Amino acid sequence: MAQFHEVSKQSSLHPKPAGLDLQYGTAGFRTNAKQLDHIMFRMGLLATIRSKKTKATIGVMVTASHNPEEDNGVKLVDPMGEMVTPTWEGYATQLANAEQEGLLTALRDIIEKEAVNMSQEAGVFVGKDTRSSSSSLSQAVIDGVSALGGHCKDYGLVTTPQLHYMVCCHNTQGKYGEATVEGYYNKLCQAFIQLTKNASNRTDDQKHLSVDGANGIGALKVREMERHLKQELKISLFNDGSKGKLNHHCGADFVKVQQKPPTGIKLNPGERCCSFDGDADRIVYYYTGSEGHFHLLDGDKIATLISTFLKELLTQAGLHLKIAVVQTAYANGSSTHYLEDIMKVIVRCTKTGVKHLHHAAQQFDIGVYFEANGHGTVLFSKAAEEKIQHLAEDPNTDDSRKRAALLLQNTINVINQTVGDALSDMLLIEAILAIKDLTIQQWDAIYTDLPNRQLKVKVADRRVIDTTDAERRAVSPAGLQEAIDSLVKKYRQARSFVRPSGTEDVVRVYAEAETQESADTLAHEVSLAVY
Ligand code: NG1
Ligand code: ZN
Repeated sequence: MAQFHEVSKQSSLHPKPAGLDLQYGTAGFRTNAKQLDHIMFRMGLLATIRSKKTKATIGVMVTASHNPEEDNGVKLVDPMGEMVTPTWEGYATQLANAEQEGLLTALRDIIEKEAVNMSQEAGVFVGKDTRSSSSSLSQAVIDGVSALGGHCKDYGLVTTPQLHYMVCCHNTQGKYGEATVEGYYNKLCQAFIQLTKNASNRTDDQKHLSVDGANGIGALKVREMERHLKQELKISLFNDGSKGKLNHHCGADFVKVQQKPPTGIKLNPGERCCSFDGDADRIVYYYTGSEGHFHLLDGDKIATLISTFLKELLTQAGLHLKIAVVQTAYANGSSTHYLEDIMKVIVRCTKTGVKHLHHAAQQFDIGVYFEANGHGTVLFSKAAEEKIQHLAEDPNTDDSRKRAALLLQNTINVINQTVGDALSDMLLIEAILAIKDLTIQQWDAIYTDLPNRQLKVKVADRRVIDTTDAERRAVSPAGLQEAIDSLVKKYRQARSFVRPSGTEDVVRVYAEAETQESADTLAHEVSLAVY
C-alpha cells in the first residue's frame, strides 16, 4: 500500500538506534530527549491507527512533566481525554522497540490484531511543553501522522490537561466545551467568576496568590489565563521561565518531595503560594508560618478541602449522591483518618498512577481523586450532573437549595474532568477558600499531617519487588514485608511501604511516623532492607 511506502520512507528520517529498548510506562515514554526521535515518529503512527480504530480524534502530548529539562516524553490521549488502554500501551512498547527493518511488520501486526480499517479518516491533536527538545520531537510526531495520511492539528505550547480537554471537547462535538485554548479559559474563568460572586467583600489579600510556574508551560498559561479572571484573582508569578531552568529547584514535585519552598519565589510569612509541575497537571499549596516553619498543603489536603465543600453543598441541595475520595498508598495517614472517621466519606485506595485513580473515581456519583503529589481532579457521573441541573432549573426549588445547585453547577464547570489540571484545580481551590472564607492556615488546620519521608533506592533490578493491597504490602522478594513490619513496630503511628517506580529506574520508599525523626529513620532503615 502507498501508505506503507510513505511510512518506510519517512521512518528512515527518524531511525531507531539499534538495541534501544524503552517501555510505555505509567507516564508514557520518558527518558533523555536524545533517545526519543524515533519514538515520537512511531507514536504519531500509533495515534493515527488508534484514531482510525476508535473513529475519533486522539491526542499526543510531548512532555516529561517534572523530569529535568534534558529529558522528554510522550503520552497518548484517548477519545474522552483519558489515558490509552493497557492493550494499546503494549502496542506502543512493541512499535517503539521494533528494529528499523521490522517496523512495517510491527505496524501491520497491530493493524491486523485490531482489524483497523485503514481507509477510515484519522485525526490527531498534538501539544508540547516548553523543553528545548519539544519542538523537533513534536514535529516527529506530526511526521508520523502525515506518513499514514492522518490529519494533524498542532496546538503547539499547551499544558498536558489542556490537550486532554481539547481532545474531549472535539470528540463530544463541543458538549464539553470549545476545543480551543480560548474556549478553555472562557469556560473555567466564567465559572470561577460566578463562584466568587458567592464570596462577599473579599479583600485584596484574599484575591492575591503567588504562583511558582516551575519555569515551564504552566507559567506561560497562567499568564494567559489571568486576563480572563477580571481581577478576581491577582497572581504574582515566579519561576516564569525567563531566567531559571525548568523544574530545577522549583515546581510541585520539588516542593512535595523536598518539603521546602522552591527557589526563586518571595515567600512572605502567612502568604498563600502554590507550585505547578513542568506540564501543569499537578499543584501543591504552601505558606510559611510566623515562626518561619514551612507548611505544605499537598494533594491530600486539596482532596479534603474539595470533598468537604462538595459534601456541604450536597447537604444544602438535599441531593443524595454518593461521594468518594480516591487516594494511593502515599496518602498521609492523617488524611485518610480524617476523611473516613470525621468526615464520613467513602475512601478508596488504588495503585499509583492516575489511570487507576480515575477508574476508581468513575464508580461513584462524585469521585474526588488526588495523588499526594497534587495530581487530581473530580469526576461527576452523568446522572449526578443531570440531577444537579434539574434542581437548578426546577422553578419549585427553594432559594437555598437553588443556590447550592448553582454552586455545584459552576463547580462542575471550573473543573477539568478529563485529568488533573493545575490551572483548574487552582481556580477551584481559590473559589472554595473565598466562599468558605478560609485562610490557608485555617485550611491547613483541618487535620495535621503525620511527618513523612520519601526516598529513592537504586537496585540492580527493581522488578524483583512485587506488591499487593494497592502497593501497600510487598509479596516478593521473600522476607521483605516481614522486615518492614518489624521495623514499623519500633515507631508510634508508623507505616511504611516500598514499590518499584513506574517512571524511574528506582524503588521508592515511603515512611510516616509520629515524629519527623522517626519517619526519617524508618525510611532509611526500610531502604537498607530493600538492598
Ligand atoms: P512513580 O515513578 O511510579 O512513583 C510518579 C508519581 C506518580 C505519578 C507518576 C506519573 C509519586 C510517588 N509517584 O510515579 O504519583 O504522578 O509519576 O507522573 O509521586
Ligand atoms: Zn506532570
